[in-house]
Amino acid sequence: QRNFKYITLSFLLAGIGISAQNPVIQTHFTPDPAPMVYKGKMYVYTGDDQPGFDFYTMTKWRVYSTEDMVNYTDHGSPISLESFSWARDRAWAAQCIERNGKFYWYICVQTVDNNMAIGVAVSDSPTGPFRDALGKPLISTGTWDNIDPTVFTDDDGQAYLYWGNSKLFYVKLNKDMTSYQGQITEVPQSVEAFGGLRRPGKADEVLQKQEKFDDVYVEGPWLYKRNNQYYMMYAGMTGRTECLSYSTSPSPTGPWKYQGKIMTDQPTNSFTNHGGIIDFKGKSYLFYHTGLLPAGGSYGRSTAVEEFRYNADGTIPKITMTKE
Ligand code: FUB
Repeated sequence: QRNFKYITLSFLLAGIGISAQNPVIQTHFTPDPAPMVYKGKMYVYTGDDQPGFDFYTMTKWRVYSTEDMVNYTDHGSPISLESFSWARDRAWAAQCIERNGKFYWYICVQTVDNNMAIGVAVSDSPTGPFRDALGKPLISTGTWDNIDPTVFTDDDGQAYLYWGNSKLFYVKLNKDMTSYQGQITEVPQSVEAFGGLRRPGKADEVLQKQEKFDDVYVEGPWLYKRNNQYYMMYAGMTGRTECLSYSTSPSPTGPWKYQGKIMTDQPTNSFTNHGGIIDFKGKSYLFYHTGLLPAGGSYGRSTAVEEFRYNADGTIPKITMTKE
């Protein structure tokens, strides 16, 4: 019955290149998936890897939606580097959330002065059209650290923006979602908080540390709340490839407590892993990426999804990638 269902679906969907099987989107490379639920639909915001490069050479972002986690609608590419006059290259990981009927899509790019910065595009619809909300970066500190924004609005209305490679930062966003209050705060890293320590910019030392420590914060944070506990999933490091790990906290600003790896040692055919966790129609899902499309790899990554159940104590089980 199950096989029949997949064969039938694959046949029906072959014409539009969208499949119920992992990778769930097969018409484009779709790295760094960021899910958002709005009005009974799951939206997935992704990057766009370009085949044929040997780096993360990305110029635009994409949006898909699904109501059943099987059939995905392609909403095209509402924003690209051209949407941000101050952007030069590297349309890297991003996340979109809704507030008061407006949609805020936080992106990171390489700027014209060659650093990485975070910007925000706004729209009245989850699928656009979007426009650069500020005409300048929201976060720009003249460094390479400013990548991989994740945004979360707490029950009291306070929104938080976290981001960072090697180092993890956050700010409290104002209600307009396009400005912030106070200083940028760097999250203290410790073995207790993230499983290990990493000295920024020294890859060899990262690997050396692996002999001593189990894990380390690398990039790709994803912040959310469940049962009054805050969860921070992120790309950690295992050996020579990234894993997905997580920490929890009783508050949105820490202290964080390392909880372990969610997905590790999987044959993803990609050095990086990056994704998001979200509930939809009573089920919990992990979105992540692999390099498993034909012609895929570390620079040709695709969105994949696994359904999972939290353990009774709220911890996240180990999740194994599937191809179905
Ligand atoms: O997709 C480009 C970069 O690769 C992202 O910003 C990182 O999280 C990693 O997935």
